[in-house]
Amino acid sequence: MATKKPAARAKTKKTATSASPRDEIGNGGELHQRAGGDSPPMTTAQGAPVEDDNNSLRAGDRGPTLMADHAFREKIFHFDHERIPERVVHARGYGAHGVFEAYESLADITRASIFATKGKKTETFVRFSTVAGNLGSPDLARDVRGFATKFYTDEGNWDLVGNNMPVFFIQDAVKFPDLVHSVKEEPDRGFPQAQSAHDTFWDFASLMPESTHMTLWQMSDRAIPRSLRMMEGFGVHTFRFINAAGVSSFVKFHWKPVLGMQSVVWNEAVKINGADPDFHRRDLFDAISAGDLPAWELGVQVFDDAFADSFEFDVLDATKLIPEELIPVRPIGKMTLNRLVDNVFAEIEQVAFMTQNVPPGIDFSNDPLLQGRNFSYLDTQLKRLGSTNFSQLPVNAPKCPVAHFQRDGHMQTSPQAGRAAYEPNSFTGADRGPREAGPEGQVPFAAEVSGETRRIRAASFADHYSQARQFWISQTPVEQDHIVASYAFELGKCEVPAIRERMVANLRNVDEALASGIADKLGMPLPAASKPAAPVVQTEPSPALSLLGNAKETFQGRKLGLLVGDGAKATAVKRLTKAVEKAGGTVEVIAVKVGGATLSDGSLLAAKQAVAGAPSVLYDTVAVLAGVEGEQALADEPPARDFLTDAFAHFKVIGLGSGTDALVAAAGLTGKLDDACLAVDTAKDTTAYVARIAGPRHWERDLTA
Ligand code: HDE
Repeated sequence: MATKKPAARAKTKKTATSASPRDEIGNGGELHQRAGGDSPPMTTAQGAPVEDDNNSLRAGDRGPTLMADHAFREKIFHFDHERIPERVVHARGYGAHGVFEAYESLADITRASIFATKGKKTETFVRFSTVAGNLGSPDLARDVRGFATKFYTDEGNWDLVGNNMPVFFIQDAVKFPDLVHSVKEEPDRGFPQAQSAHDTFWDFASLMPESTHMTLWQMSDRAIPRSLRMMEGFGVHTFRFINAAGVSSFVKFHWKPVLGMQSVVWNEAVKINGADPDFHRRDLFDAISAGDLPAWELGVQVFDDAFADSFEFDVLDATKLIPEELIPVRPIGKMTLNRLVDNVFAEIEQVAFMTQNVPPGIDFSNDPLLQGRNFSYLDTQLKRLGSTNFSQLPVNAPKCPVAHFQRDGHMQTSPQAGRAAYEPNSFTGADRGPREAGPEGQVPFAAEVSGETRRIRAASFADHYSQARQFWISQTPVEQDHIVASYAFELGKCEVPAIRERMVANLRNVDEALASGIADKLGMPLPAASKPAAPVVQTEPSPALSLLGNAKETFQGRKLGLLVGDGAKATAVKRLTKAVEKAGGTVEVIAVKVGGATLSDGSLLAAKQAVAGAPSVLYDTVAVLAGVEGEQALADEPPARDFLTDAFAHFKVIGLGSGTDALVAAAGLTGKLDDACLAVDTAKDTTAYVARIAGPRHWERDLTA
């Protein structure tokens, strides 16, 4: 590299403030102006106005940078420390603020103030997450979704830290690190991330038959939700409600999405992860931004000791659920997410959920998983947020008065006035501080405890297969097919044959057709069934467990991908758009070029996306409209052909207007179009199409494929 002569530097003019080199070079152009108008003066974190944020302090204009540039030093120092440890599980997440409204008073069963009166409103914050993937992993990984809600009640925060599946992999918290280590990247190679399709996970699962029930859920389409707005949530464990008289009932919590449940199919999920790894967070962001506010009903299954004693499974075992047909879910309120965060880090990354956060009126059962969680979540917050004062961060701070004698610690921001920081004390007034609440406080349920102290798994936890079987027999044929295909996909990624065999041997205890279907897809002989720890009991199907069987007929909150070619009939485009929007859906216009398409009336329809960046996996349904001018151009565009073939392969309802024959032919679909490929040219067509897209995908295409 040529070095400039010192003489050249010496020639540089002494700079006057008005004509500083900053204004000539390295100044970012027109938008880079000094403070004034809309721009307040930039300051350091200490509040000192910054003279120049583009050039660090140098000795001479080409000389070394000076340590005396404290503004520069502070800026880089802060940047170097921007990251905090990501969550060890549930690292990838997204959230929003909301409000919960109680449907009625539950005073007969709980003294929790949040349920005290009909119509009572409580602010909430929700964080949805995947479990296994790292912070930057894709949203459509096959995984359990976290569904964690913080209710800022007037008697302290209640954190309902649940999942979108009602059971869990393990029964005892002591196995949690093993479970998580098995599903995370394998430690000797650092991959695969955000997936369970590898040896270590299935090695663990196959050696832990108690995980079988949960793996059925995980292999079902519940693990690839279409939207965070379209999944159920569950508190999983049995909790307690305690009323003012101290009487306890057992309770299980359920969230039911107002938009109904919906999932994508696996091949679609794989492609969404490439096309838009932020698919779920973008969907939530877009919906709330558009005022299409996501909502869930909170429901409870309430039962007493007599039911718990007579139920054939242990209500303390988190690998079991209570069928809704036995104990119906009673809706008790509704949560609406109504506000996006201002800053993802400050709120979503720093929110600290803790299962032990319950207000008076809600208490724990002895579920050993829940008991273990109640230890874990406090530790994790200190590790991640670095201070015992994490509860003072705005997103974590209760919205009710807080008064205690905890003092100091890193980042203390509470102006804790008063002379006495201890109790008892004899001061009065502001110097005295708070006193315990007595019976008004969080009085633990007076449970009787007896028995020997032992490391033991109760015999009532031994049946690992009966409820897995119940889940299986409650699925529709399409769902069963998907479950078989996912097990085969995941086990097919395992390199150790013994792991596949052990897993299929376990699954024979669930259902022979399930096990033989998987073995067949894997091309392996059916192994002998493993020996269950307890006999498998025959249970009735529970229709509530099927996702497709409970799908809601609606296009509300869903999206049409409208691929438009030049010459498309303007009236048809407008009519379709209006009808879909009237049905509560949104329409995204796609064209060969993002500049848009020229319609039959000569108007230019702007596109949101070019087809190369908008594969049909991003939409619930697709429609194509073109005129003679644009027909061949669409057919000649490979991404437009994939757009159609994929939509067809993913069983989607497809709208095909005039000017699309060439594309249909190029996509290899001539002669294959079926009942779910509908015209969208006339008003009558549009009505029929919009009615059809409220219904399910064309699963018959799946069964005949
Ligand atoms: Fe968690 N879990 N977990 N978990 N969990 C965490 O806490 C843990 C379990 C769940 O969006 C961690 O703040 C143990 C079941 C959600 O911030 C950690 C055990 C269920 C979230 C932790 C479990 C969950 C977490 C990691 C076995 C469903 C994300 C970061 C006993 C009912 C919350 C953090 C968020 C997060 C521990 C089992 C749900 C390490 C020890 C069962 C939704 O504390």
